[in-house]
Amino acid sequence: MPAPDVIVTAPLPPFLYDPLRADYRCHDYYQSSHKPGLLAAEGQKIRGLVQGGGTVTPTDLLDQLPKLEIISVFGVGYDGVPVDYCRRRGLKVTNTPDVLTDDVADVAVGLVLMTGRGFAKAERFVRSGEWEKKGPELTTKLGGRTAGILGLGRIGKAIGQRLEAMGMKIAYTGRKAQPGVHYRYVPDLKALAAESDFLIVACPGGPATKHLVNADVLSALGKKGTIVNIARGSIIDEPALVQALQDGTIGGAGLDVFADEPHVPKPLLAMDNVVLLPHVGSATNETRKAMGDLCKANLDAWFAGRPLLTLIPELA
Ligand code: 8YV
Repeated sequence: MPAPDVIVTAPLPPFLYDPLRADYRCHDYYQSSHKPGLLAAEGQKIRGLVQGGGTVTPTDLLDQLPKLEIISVFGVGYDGVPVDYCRRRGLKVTNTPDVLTDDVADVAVGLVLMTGRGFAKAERFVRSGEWEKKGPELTTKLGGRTAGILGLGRIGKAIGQRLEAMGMKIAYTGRKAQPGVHYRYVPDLKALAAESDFLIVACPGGPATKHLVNADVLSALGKKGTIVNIARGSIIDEPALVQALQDGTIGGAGLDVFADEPHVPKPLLAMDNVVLLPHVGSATNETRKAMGDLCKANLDAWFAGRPLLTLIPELA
């Protein structure tokens, strides 16, 4: 059997790309300087597509891949995949859940500490030599404060577990109350924001959650509150967030994700009460390798006629 043709629409690390190239005829759409030419020459043969978590896959690209069978996402998020279209065409969509849960939750905790205890600011204070002149500012104790989690999935639960170990109170919102969870369920996001010291965004991205965190939610969070986002930039109305920070409506923000990565709204760069990370939720060697292995294992399983290791819930 000839190696199946696979199109790659995102930058991939060598520990995933090299083994993929060994077993598949890979076509690098992401790097191609002549994408229409690549599609015209190879589109008819392509049976698999590999993309990143945040990669947007337009339906008109998929229309040009008539033999496509599977999209394997190198990431847990598949908000860039047109799921209804895939269902209609009978395309399989796989992702890399579980293996990245702990690392992403660690980043959320990091952002709570960096904003709440002011560690990012304190570190700048030492580097700038200010400590030679005066003592550092006091901050607020985290124990006893409330973390409101938007989206209590696998990652949200891992965040809750960590923050609870730090003595924080945990409440959450989502489409429904979770069975077997002792955290308090607050059905309304605005109500959750109103009682949270940290509002932590951990739900999936995509059309259903676009701008869920809007000006109203931010105003409910108020001056006492900090917004933390480790999920997707699209979930927060970013101009409203910038405004809320500029006019002091909310206390601060810790952000690992943005609406138009790698571009970060310029006003945020100058704000002392904002911590900015370059989407490093899953960015450890161990986790990215595990994600890469799972991403390829799904393709391998599909083309060998074995059961898939993961399949997105909408298509299960
Ligand atoms: C990765 C992510 O940066 O898993 C996701 O959904 O956003 C991140 O873990 C991305 O998938 C790498 O392609």
